[in-house]
Amino acid sequence: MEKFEHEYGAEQIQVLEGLEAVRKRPGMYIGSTSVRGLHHLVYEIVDNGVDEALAGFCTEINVVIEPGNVVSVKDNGRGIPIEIHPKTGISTAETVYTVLHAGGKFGGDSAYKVSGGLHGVGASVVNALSSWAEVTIEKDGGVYQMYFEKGKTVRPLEKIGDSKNTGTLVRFLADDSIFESLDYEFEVLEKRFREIAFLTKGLKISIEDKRNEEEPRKSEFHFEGGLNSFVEFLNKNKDAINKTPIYIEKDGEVPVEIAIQYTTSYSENIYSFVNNINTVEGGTHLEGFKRSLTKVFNDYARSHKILKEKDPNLQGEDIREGITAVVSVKVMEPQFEGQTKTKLGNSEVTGAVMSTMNEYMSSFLEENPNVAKAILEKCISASRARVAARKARELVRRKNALETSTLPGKLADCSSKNAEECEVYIVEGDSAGGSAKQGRDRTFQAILPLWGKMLNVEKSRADKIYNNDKLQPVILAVGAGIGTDFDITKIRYGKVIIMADADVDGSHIRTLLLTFFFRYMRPLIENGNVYLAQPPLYKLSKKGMEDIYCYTDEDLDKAFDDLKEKGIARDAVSIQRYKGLGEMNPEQLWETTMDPENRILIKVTMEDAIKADEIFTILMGDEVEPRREFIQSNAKYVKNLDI
Ligand code: 1YM
Repeated sequence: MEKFEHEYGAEQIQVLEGLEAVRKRPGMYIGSTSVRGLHHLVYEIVDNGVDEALAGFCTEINVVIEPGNVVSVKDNGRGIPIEIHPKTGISTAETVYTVLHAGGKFGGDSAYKVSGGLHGVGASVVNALSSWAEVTIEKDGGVYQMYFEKGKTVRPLEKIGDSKNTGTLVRFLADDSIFESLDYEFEVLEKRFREIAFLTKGLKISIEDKRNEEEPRKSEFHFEGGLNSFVEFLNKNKDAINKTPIYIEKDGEVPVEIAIQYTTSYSENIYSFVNNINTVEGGTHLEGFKRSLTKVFNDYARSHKILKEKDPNLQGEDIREGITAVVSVKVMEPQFEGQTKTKLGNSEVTGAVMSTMNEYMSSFLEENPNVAKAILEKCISASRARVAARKARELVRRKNALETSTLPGKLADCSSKNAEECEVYIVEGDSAGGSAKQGRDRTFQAILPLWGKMLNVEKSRADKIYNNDKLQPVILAVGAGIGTDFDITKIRYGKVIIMADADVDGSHIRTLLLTFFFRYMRPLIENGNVYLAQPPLYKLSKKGMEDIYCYTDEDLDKAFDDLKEKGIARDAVSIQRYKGLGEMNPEQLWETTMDPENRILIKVTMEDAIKADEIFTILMGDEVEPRREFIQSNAKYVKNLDI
């Protein structure tokens, strides 16, 4: 191919320096160069298509992970503008892909809607961090294309054909000298696109994985119900109180969209979004939502004499028990704060959400007295449980004050008091607990053995949790309280490690503990303090050879391959399959599972915890049908499960 000589003006030289900065410090622009940052590249490009859908010009976005980790994103919008840009002297499309922060500021069309404030860093960043990128635009009867390498223009925009359609197709290969890996995770992308489809009513979005010919995958999302479909999806395994979600939508200075569905469960699930970005840390919009919800329900309960004059007001947490809600707002210039920059700071948004909620929600309650009554009955029993829980908690506190030590008797604590370096192993079973106590390094490792059946958290309100003899030692050992009292700065161990067998019962304990942490000590998971120990599945031994431990079946295959290369036959070594932690002696347990030099620890993410919570809800919840389905489809894993 003929090499194209690009003429650089002063503007362009500045541009190149700009993109060079992105390559030098990618973390500044996309957060990290891990797989998370890699996914971010895809979101950046998809967001441009979503903005086009929000502006009313695009109905479909198709994402494909092609063989070789090339990602292609196609939309059927207007196509990125192609005319020469007055400031840069090159096409607007090339400007968007080569000028840092060019984004929506260029088109000059006010129809361009609020763009994703968090990842609004734009296409030029993706381009800068790609080995190559190719952009094809169908517009004004033609097909136009441009091509870049590491952000630099190799072929500027040129017409390559005719077309009656319009749209934009972007294909790029992330730069493997920048990213730790190019292994896109289908499930992660799928989850985000499902979320986008819920948040953008009517938009069709698909994702296809063509990397492995034998295992092609495709998911397609399209929800005419928008946020209503979202809460129904979140509640699919729960028992709804209001069968049709309460739906609120208001355009205006700050467009607000809310869907609410109460369930018979005890947990509170409120998801909030700003410009389609999940605001994990909440912020002013969530504040407005909660304040209004509390006010509207209390007002209604008073005016309908459900609360008597002498009764105290219901508290926010009473009114949010069992709620599933999605709150989505669009903000022109969002200010993001907080540790992970996912907390909305704009103060004007609180009032906008409150006034919308007050108006819609109070008329909804007036018009649907049966739903109002059912929800309020639940709120009132929640408030009774709260008072009972407080009494129980005070009892625990008083008891602790009387005892010399507030630590549970079964805990074998470590000697260091520096929480950061300390770890507590929560160990299933007595014999494993004994081995762990003997095998540990007592300077920084504490052991808390747990045994017996766990409490059914789903069916218990907070009062039972405080009084539960299995969970109390966990609460006391972690030392930071529980629920709304939980204070992450007080944790006694930097690592809380769940050590359970690799069998069904072990997975039951893990699910229970993760669900408990997720619901009652969530910051512990958010802060990355919860881990799973990974004991080996096999030991290979032979006289004169050092023992080999294998943690997975793949490990085992690899170990056999390695041995074969050394001329050692398969049947010359003996394989021990570990059925439980209890089969290991203290030294083995230390060597394989507890020694920081050798062990494998898996950090629990919020996604893991949400999954555990979901499984738990299915297994323990009131709904029989999903439980039956789950058990049938997972029969081989759950046959001994005690539920
Ligand atoms: C697969 C990625 O980038 N689609 C896309 C981007 C733009 C437009 C349409 C667009 C915007 C406007 C006018 C406008 C962008 N344009 C710009 C800029 N899909 C994808 N589809 N016409 C078309 O904002 O007024 C930036 S993105 F700056 F050139 F307008």
